[in-house]
Amino acid sequence: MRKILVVLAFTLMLASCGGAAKPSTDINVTMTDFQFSPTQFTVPAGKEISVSSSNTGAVVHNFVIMKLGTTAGTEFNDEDIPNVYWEVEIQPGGSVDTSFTAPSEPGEYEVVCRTPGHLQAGMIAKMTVVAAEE
Ligand SMILES: [Cu+2]
Repeated sequence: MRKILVVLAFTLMLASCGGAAKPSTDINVTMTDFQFSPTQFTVPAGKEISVSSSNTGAVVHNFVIMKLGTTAGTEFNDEDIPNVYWEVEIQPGGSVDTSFTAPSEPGEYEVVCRTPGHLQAGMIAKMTVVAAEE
């Protein structure tokens, strides 16, 4: 019985910390041809998020956060533009330091590159917004 409790406690611990990283007000992202690194970001709701982005690829890339509950689908089209929450464009070989205010609603937000063909090529990531601790 005691062993079962230990296993259970460990499982709960994994469930609470596993996968979802601690929220950070910093996003450091590198874009290559054609992926984001890393592909998961966790930020606190409603906070100012500093973004350090660089593009080590040979073509222009974008870090585009879609609004909660929306997806660019398999390719980014004009109809996806109203669903963009925030975005930044980085020229090849360039880097951009900027910031944005995290959404106030916790949830999972899709991140894509809107340069034609890049989403299909695998430029997709996820930003998890968690309730901010006061
Ligand atoms: Cu791209």
